[in-house]
Amino acid sequence: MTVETFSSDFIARLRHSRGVDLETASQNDLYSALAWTVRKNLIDRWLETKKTQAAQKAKVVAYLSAEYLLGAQLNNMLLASGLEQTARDAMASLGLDFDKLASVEVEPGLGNGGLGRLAACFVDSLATLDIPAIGYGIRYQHGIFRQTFVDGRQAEQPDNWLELGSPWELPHPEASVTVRFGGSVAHATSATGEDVATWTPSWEVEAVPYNYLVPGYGTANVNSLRLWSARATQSFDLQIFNSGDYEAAVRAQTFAENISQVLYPEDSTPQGKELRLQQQYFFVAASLRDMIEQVGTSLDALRTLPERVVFQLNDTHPVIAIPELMRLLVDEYSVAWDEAWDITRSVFNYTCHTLLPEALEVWPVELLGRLLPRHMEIIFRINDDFIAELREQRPHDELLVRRMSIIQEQPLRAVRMAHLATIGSTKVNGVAALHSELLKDKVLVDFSNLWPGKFTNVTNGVTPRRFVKLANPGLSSLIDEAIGTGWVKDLSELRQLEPLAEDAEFRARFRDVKYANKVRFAKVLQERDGIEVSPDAIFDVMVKRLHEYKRQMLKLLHVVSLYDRVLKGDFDPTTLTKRVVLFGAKAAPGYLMAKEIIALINAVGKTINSDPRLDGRLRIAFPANYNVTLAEKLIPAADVSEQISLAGKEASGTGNMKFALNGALTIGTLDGANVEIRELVGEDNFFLFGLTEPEVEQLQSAGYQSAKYYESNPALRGAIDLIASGAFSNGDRSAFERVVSDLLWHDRFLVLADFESYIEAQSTLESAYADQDAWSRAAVLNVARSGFFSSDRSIRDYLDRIWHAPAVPLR
Ligand code: Z2T
Repeated sequence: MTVETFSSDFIARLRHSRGVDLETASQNDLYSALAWTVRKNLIDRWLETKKTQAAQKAKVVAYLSAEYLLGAQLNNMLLASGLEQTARDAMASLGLDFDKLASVEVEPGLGNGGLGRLAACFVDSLATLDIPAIGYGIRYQHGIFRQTFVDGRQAEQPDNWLELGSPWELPHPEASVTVRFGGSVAHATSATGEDVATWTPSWEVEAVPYNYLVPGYGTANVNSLRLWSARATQSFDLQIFNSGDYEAAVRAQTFAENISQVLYPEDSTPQGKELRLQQQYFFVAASLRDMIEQVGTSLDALRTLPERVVFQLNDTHPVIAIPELMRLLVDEYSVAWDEAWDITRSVFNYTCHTLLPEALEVWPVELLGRLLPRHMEIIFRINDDFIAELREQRPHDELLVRRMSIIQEQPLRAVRMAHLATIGSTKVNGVAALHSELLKDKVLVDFSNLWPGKFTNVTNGVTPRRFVKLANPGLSSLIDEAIGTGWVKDLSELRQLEPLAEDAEFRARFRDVKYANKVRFAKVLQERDGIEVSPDAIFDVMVKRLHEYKRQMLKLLHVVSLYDRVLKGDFDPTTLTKRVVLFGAKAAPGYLMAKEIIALINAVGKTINSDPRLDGRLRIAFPANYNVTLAEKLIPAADVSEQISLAGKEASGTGNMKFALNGALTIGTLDGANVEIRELVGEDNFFLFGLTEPEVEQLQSAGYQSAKYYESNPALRGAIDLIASGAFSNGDRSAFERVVSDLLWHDRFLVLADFESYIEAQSTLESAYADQDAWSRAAVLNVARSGFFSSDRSIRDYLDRIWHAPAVPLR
């Protein structure tokens, strides 16, 4: 496509779809027309992909995820269509500023953090690897909230990403699927003696599919993401209209549409809200129906399901799919229970993303039974069969039965979704080597004893397209020049950079790229947040959801203790290496401790940033509303990546991978994928500190007392006392009492126990930074040795270990 045809297409779009011309167009008109012009160039490939995949009856990977944290679409679509320069030139030829237009896009933030972003990376890699795949999820009207700070405290505004419409979605209301809820179940016995259940639901909603293109990179393949939006069904309305109650009918619509209104903003600690269970069933029921109809609903076709589709359950959120498939097979298509169970177990696989006990979803039997009475019965029967089998294999162990049952009795009768998932799946995987081990040996140990072959690991990965090629054009060009362009599709090629770590000229160029990225980010921060940072400082970055286990408090105590020592005249601030500590973090709105910590970070920042005694050598920058768009600018600019969770708590982490790939050095614990990062990049190129997971276990079972660490470490005591003294709260000693007393008397995540080790590692880091050339060498090696963390590799592992779905390249 030439610049001229792009331009004339663009103008035509503007006129025919938006009804405006260049002179009268708004920024949104221009952005939409630009997006459509780009999209048009991918549609033929998309249609061709669907046709090819259907013709071959290829096995499809159906990824079921309640979250997709996609990030901005325009640049990724341009990359995939190879039209980046054409689009830029076309806009310029029309006197338009491409970057300004691109900034009109509101990113679809349909996820909380790691889990949702992982799903987005995975669909990208599936498309790039030519795997027939579809991502199923929810088209939330409101994605993750917009965060602002009011007097340093987090406030939440609804995200309204659809306000101006989205040019990337293709709605298909005519292909809607009805999803039913509530009511009751009647039973009869068939002529052959089988139980026949008839579910009479009491209400229903319609699931409207919205398709999104998921273009592969360097391939013609374009897959789909299908997100469901809720609306009232005709009959639902009619019923009420006929009763003459107009208001009630309109209310009913609102009620139905409620289901896809809002993303629940909890990362790792879900609230057991009824609407959330409705969301889960809503998208899962629609997706299964959609998939099964593609395969066919005759008995013969249904029997081929395991060859035609594999469903990956992204954590427990979609696990209601297991009883739903049983219901479809048994109740709707009259498959015998045992055969239906064989089919079901062979099409589902489950990925667990956590180790935190409070993050394991359970649904009260009362609630699930009321919302989905037939599913509750099916779950009971699955459980009965499972327990019978268990009693046979492990006789006289009723404690084991109680531990493994799908139904928990105490403190409330509830369905343990992780157990249902494990029992109903072929494979269960964790998301990093350490996590998968702990999953096997701790969280699901009884299941791994019973079925050792069921458990496997697939270490997470990130897409190099978005997080290197697009986010870091400077580094990308440098790599291209050194080793060619193949790395974007085969990230293991980065290994070829290793010898260049010894090349002084390459290191200098690498340093220049990093510096330019820091300048670029400083400008973004100035414009976006009015925050000033100097690119000559170390950019020390901790960006991730705010959670106690991730230990933003540990990072903050490091800063406060430095400040305290300066105040006490303990050391000369001019000997400090200039450092900006960058935080980015959203707290779940109901997570009060997390919100206190945010307020404290901002309070400390306000004080130290304006204290002349620090001579501007230590600053905190905490831009509000950290999101994918900001990450793409920040990560390439980072010198230091903070991955400091308590060992055994972070399942994997994926930010850690993005930083290493962009040449930041990690300071971190042996947790999640940090373990693998350190092994790969080399221990000399990673700042390790902290307790190991077995040491954590030991310390906690011996009776951990954090106050002892406070008593015995003057720097730690100084930092905590300074916070408690009101130094960051205008003398108000009660302001951060909750945080302080939690650290002293509970400290569930051993912040105080790891403080000393962390401070030591920070001073090692600071000395290392002083030798810029050695630092660059380590940074280059981080890039060269992190190719393993491509999500393409993760997807290949899923294919080999779990999915066994062959690629279907287009001709
Ligand atoms: C989430 O983002 C993660 C785990 C969850 O467990 C839930 C959510 Cl929303 C239920 C994260 C993990 O905390 C992180 O370690 C991991 O890298 C990421 O999922 C992707 O696996």
